Amino acid sequence: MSWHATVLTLFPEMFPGPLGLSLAGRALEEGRWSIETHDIRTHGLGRHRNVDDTPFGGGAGMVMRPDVIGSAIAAHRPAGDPRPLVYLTPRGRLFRQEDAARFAAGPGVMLLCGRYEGLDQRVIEEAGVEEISIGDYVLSGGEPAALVLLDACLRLLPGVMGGETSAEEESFADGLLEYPHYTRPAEWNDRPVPPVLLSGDHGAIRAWRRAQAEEATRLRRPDLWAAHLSRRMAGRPSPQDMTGSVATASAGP
Ligand code: 6GU
Repeated sequence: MSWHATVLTLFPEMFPGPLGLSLAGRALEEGRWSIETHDIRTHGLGRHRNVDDTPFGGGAGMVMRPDVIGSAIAAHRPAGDPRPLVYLTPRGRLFRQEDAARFAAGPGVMLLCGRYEGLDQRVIEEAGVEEISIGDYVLSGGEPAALVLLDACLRLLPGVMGGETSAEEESFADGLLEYPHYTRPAEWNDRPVPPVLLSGDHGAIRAWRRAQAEEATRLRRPDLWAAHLSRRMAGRPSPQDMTGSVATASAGP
């Protein structure tokens, strides 16, 4: 059985969307993963198939009803399904590379996309849902976040990437941002490529890239830099090493 995503959404036409193209799209055609979408509205109530109602206690917007969402989950989640049930919400825990690695290492995910002001809290608790956010901004619905989450997982599946990327060199693989990249021409608009990259000295190149990665992380992401430093001081491994999904080999000093 290949890696399988089930998506509960009011907008099934949004899937696979961009994941039907490029590397993920080819892998989909090759059967390395599969996706199934279900329209939550088919579980809606009454002639208008209502899925939401006004919030108890007052306030703006509409809330998705727990009975509707509960019946959508029950209809499409087999008993004992080992896959995590993820609700995409800006109230969730921040999605990180180690979550992508954890999901990719398992049999797949079931994703619940909300609209409006969100879901009734009781169905979140009842169904054992993992609440995940993709960042500190507000989207109009969970669907683009679901596409982001899936993309991050899919590229980690065996055979999905061309093998042109060494995971250990990537951004976040060591808790650092990636070093900058250069290609031909060697000089462009009076801008030469950093000479060390043309030196053929692979030790010097590795050291330069490492220094560039550390400097970019320190300046742009003080949060990641602080975490990196405290791991380094404690002799602890990087986040991805802990998932076991990425080679542990360390580049450079
Ligand atoms: Cl998962 N959903 C919505 N609606 N907005 C978000 C988000 C999710 N993550 C960040 N903003």
